[in-house]
This record gives sequence, C-alpha cells and structure tokens, in this order.
Amino acid sequence: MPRHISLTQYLVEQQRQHGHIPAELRLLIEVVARACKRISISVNKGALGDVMGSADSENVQGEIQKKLDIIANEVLIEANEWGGHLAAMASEEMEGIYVVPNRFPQGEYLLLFDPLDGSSNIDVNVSIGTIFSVLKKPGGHEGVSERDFLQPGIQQEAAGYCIYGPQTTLVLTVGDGVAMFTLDREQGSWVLTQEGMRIPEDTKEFAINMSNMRHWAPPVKRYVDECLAGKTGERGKDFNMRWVASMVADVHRILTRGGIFMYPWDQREPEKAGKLRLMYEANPMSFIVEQAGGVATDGKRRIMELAPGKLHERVAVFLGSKNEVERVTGYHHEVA
Ligand code: AHM
Ligand code: MG
Repeated sequence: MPRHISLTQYLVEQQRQHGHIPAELRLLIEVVARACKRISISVNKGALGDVMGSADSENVQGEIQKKLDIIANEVLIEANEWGGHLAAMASEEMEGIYVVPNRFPQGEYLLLFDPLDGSSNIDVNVSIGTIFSVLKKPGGHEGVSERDFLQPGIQQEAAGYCIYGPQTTLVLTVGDGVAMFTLDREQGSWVLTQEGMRIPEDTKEFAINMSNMRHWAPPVKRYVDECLAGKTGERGKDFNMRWVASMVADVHRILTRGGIFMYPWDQREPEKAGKLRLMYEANPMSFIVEQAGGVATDGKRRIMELAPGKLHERVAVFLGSKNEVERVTGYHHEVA
C-alpha cells in the first residue's frame, strides 16, 4: 500500500532528514497551505457564497478587481500576519508592501503572492490559482522596506502554487525538487500525491495567446510559425496548442506532461516587458520549473537571475520543456 504522507510530514522530513528547511519556514508554508484551503472553499462555493463578479475597485495595475481577488488577498494576510514568521508581505492586489503590525511578533521571512491568478476565469468556472514566493529579509537593519523585497529569484527559499480545479492541488518547492499535494476534502488535509516531478525535455505542445500574434517580436513569430508548419516544416513534427489563460493551469499541465508556455513582450506596450509580474508570478513559477528540470527565460536571460527594479515589475516569460525554451531563447539571441 502506498505511504499516506501529509504536507506536515513531508515538511518535517525535509526539515529533519535533509536539513533543507528551518522550522520557521516549514510553519510558514503550512500557514500558506491552510490559507489556500480557505480560498478553495470560497472558490468552490461560487455564486452560493456571493463571491462572484467584480468589486468596485481597481488594483495597482489598473485592473478591475474581482470579489474573489480581494477575498483571497485578505485570507492570505489574515492567516499569515500573526504567525511570527514574517516581516512583511507583498501582493498583486496591493500597491505597497504590508508590514506585519507590531502587535504581532516579527519574523525574518518575506512572503509575496498573487492571491488569485487567472482572474478572467473566475466567473466562467475555469481553473484559477494562488501563486506564492518566500524570500528572506536581508539582515543588518531594523524594520522592513520595499527594497528588501527586490531580490533576484535565485534567492527564493520556497515557492509554490495552489490550483483550484477539478482537484485542489498544491505544488511546492523548497529547492529540493518539486512535490505535489492533493487536498483530501473529507479529511481536510493535503496528501502527497507526487514527488520529484519532472518536465520532459522535449514536447509537441505550446501555450501562447495567439490573438496577440501581430504584436509579437520576430523571434517569437518565427518559433510559433515553425510549430504551426507541422511535420513537413522545419521542425518535422506536428504541434498541439493549449491556452487556459490561467498561468497556474498552463504551468500545471506543463509539469504534468511537458510543453512550453510563452507570454512574450508585446509591441503595443514597448515600455513594458510583458504582461506577467516578475516577483510573484514569473519568479515562483521559474523556481518550480527549474526544480523540475525545465528552463525559464525572459527570451534572453534566465528569469531567476534578473535584478528586480520594483515590486510590480513585468517580465516576458518563456518556460517549460528545456529544449523548446532553449530554442526560442536562441532565436532571440540570433537577432540581438
Ligand atoms: P491576472 O494575474 O490578472 O489573472 O493575469 C495573469 C494571467 C495569467 O494567469 C495568464 O497566463 C494570463 O494572464 C492570461 O492572459 P490573456 O488574458 O492575455 O490570455
Ligand atoms: Mg496573476
């Protein structure tokens, strides 16, 4: 019979046997996972919980917030602020950082999250998710500021996402491979369902929003044209295309069966590097993808080595199966 391992057991093993994570980090991850359970309950209730539709507000990126965006953000803050493991949090839904109020003990970690990624899919009952990243507060000074968050992705201590789909699934890395946990709704617990997840190096499946094709840069056009040309073209094989429009769902598919995900830079907004946010979308997903043997670049450079200039910075994203990401990255270098 397979061993029934809970998230708590898995993390305790990581702490004791492998020495990968200190106790504080373990507890912090458990609190995030607990918050995701609560978000999952709200997402599942849908219209019955009066959580559908838009709120009357915009976030810092000028996007209309959905009620569930705000609920998920509040759940994550409430769950995490009192635990004593964090100094501050940052979120897609908040302009500035959220410093843990001084009525609670201060910890040494920083938590970043996109509370509900794939907002456009909330009302249509398609998979959405929570993405998170954990950094350590740089030492040597009291207090915490936005500048403390501006660390490259390679400094991440842990990263994960929770996908609210047909199953609620938590995918996690603490820098020792990628593990997947499925929420057992009857027990209310996370159960380890896959360890050592690996992304195949080759794939015949790509994910990109094709409606933006006319705005892409030449290397992206070239890569996708070659995929579309199929067996008789340059690549000599037929490609399939998938686009859920929830990064969590698209990345989850890639972790499960391989593929390449692209959200490239777009000529419509030359000053912006792409649509997705570096600190709480691209970095945590890149950490997970690399830990599963995949590659993640902004078209030219490794995403996790980019030095962030601001909290809500955007970045072009190419991630997934190694050989495909390296190919499209190579096309960018050829025109540089
Ligand atoms: P969000 O954080 O506002 O939900 O936006 C991020 C999402 C990603 O999950 C997804 O990959 C992308 O936006 C979809 O974009 P598009 O609407 O262009 O298909
Ligand atoms: Mg998002």
